[in-house]
Amino acid sequence: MNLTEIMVAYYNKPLSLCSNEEIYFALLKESDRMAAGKENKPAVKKLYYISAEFLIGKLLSNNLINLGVYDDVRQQLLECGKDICEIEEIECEPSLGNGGLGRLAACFLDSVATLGLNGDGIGINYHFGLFRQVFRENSQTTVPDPWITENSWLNKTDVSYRVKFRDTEVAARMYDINVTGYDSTTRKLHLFDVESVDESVVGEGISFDKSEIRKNLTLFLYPDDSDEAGRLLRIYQQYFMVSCAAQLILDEAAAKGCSLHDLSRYAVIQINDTHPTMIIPELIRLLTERGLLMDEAIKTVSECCAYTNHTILAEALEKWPVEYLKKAVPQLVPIIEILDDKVRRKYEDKSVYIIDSEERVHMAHIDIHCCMSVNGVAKLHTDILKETELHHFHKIYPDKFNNKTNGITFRRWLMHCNPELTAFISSLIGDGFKKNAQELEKLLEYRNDMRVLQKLTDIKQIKKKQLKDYIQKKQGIILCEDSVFDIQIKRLHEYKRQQLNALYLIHKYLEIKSGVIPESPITAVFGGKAAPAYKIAQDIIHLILCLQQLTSEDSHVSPYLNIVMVENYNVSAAEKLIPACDISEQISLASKEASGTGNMKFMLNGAVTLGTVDGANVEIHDLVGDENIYIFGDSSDTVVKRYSEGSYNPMDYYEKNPRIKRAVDFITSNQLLKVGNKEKLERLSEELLHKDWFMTFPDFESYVKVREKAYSDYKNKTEWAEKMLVNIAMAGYFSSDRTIAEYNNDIWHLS
Ligand code: 26Q
Repeated sequence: MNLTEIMVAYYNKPLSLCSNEEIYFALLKESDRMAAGKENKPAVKKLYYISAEFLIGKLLSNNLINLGVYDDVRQQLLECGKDICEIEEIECEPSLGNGGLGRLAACFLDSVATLGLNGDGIGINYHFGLFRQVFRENSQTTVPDPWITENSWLNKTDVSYRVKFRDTEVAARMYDINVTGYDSTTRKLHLFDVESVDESVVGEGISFDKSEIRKNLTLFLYPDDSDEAGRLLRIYQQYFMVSCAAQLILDEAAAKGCSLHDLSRYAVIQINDTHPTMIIPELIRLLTERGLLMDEAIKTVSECCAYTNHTILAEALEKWPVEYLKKAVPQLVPIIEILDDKVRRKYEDKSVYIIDSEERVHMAHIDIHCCMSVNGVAKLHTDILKETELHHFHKIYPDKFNNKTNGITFRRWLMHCNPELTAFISSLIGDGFKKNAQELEKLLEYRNDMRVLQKLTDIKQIKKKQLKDYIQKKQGIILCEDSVFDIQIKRLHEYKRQQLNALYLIHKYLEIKSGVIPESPITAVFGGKAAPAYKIAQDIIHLILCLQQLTSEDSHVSPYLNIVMVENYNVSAAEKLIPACDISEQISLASKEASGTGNMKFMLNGAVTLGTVDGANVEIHDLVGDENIYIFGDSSDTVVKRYSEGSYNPMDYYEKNPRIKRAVDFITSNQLLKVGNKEKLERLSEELLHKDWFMTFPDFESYVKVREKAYSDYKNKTEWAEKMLVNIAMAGYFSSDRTIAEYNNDIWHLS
């Protein structure tokens, strides 16, 4: 890429006179043109990865890296006195996902393209995506986050469809985003939008007129399903997505000569959680409409579809009342009833029915009966699905169940976010790890090399300084880069237990106040959004922000303990936070976090995990060994047993353990009430004392103990650097290239 020539062609002036906006726009157009030239020849069989979320993040640097021109472009900019980081700032981040599931879909597309597989993503073109989080008076407020400007990566196509609902019909348009593979081919992310969408129906904040589907269908991504009025709209969104997907899939298959009976030779559909489940009855409906018998259609669709489960939280498993479906998409109801009827004729066990006694459709049950594969996202998660949550299904279909431990793309989560570490690794073991992540293990040779260990420490220090500058610029908060950076960044949810982290920090604060000074200063960083309707999650944010204010304003405490909650945590913020982290908090209640993928990103960047025996933490532990991870808390077996016995009473712990009592009492103490809101703090305290559904108290003591041990170990810089090295070296397994190769070998069978 010759930037001088490009700028003259675009603006008729030299690079040095172009604004950052102009450079960004030209780079976008040029790299998009390069990407379009790398589309591979269509093969017979194609993967359709359907997902309600694709949390792609900013694309400029990602694409320049994948197209192999990043270093060259950065250098040319530098020569004209321009910093590529400032150009990156121009891009709006599309927030088309809530968290892990959406980011996973984005990593998977990167790997599909990189491995040169014939597959595309299909999703929804939300105009505002997830809300932008703004802190006011120590609480979260929400504002819309537009991202579609004339310089977004979205390309309008001439593909359009009609989607029929009970009461209305909408015109759909396909927009494409090029997905560049690393030193490889380009694939597509197809995002469907309604032509009649109208941004003017957005009201105060993120509220909007929910009555007119034609105007609001693709405006927002749903932050959760706790909003009653929104649920119907969620069904409209899901059906809109799968109706478009089904039309596209059948059109593409027909163009390749598919006779419909043999659809599975042309298409394999990966269903990302239950959100796209309606693709199953929709395809069955279309196939029967086009002449297949019902049983043939069911068999054909079942051979094409595969389902990934991402949760065992009962409240997150989608169950739609038949009534709702009748209101929005009555055409699917008879098909779903036939599927349910077949199950009822075959099995007595009511727990595997599709429609339950309360006339609700269990979307996951449709998937399990009608897909050829059902997978969990980490070993422990898949085992729990088989043994408990989906045990009855596993007995019926033992061969369908399989595990695909999640992964992350190393292009974004190492090469892009940590060029310093990437260059150092290359200098030691060459560039092979960029295509074959397992080669990172070659680093183990250097585990006793003092020069290497020192350099790893130096790089961490550079990243901590960069994070310090970023947070100072964004929030005016000054971190101490010589403290241990202890970071918990993820969606706010009780099961992820940010409240346990906060209880520890209160304990620490009280210790410092009583004269017990930590041996090295601590910086505790949080980041994450809470669904607007999720009260307790909002209250936890409130508590953390109150603690932030309290510690920063207390000159006796702030030299030893700093607490900061990063505003509007998103992919771009993660890219800054993860490389700077020393201790990665992965403290979900055992059995509740299906996998986690942040844990993998931290490990890859040399942070040491402090975590429970949950999700992929288990596999991280197996890979790095006891010496290089801090594990605490009750096992998933104990937790599952405690739930089934219904024996847990938080009050028992509160009354018996003075440290827990002191920490919980502090939440409603005068000191905190001075900076906080009484109602919110009291509600949170009540919740902990009388419910604590995610069992923070039983794990409190072991958490304090292991966190102290980690802080104490951190003082020995050489030993700590060796832990960093082992974590980086063993992270190769978590490359999404490995995950995608497994999906292809076991499920998709693309050539
Ligand atoms: C459901 C119904 C109505 C509205 C919204 C939803 C909804 C939206 C998002 C339900 C679930 C989600 C997101 C789930 C998610 O992100 N799960 C995470 O998936 C990751 C990738 O597999 C795992 O690593 C995490 O452990 C899991 O929590």
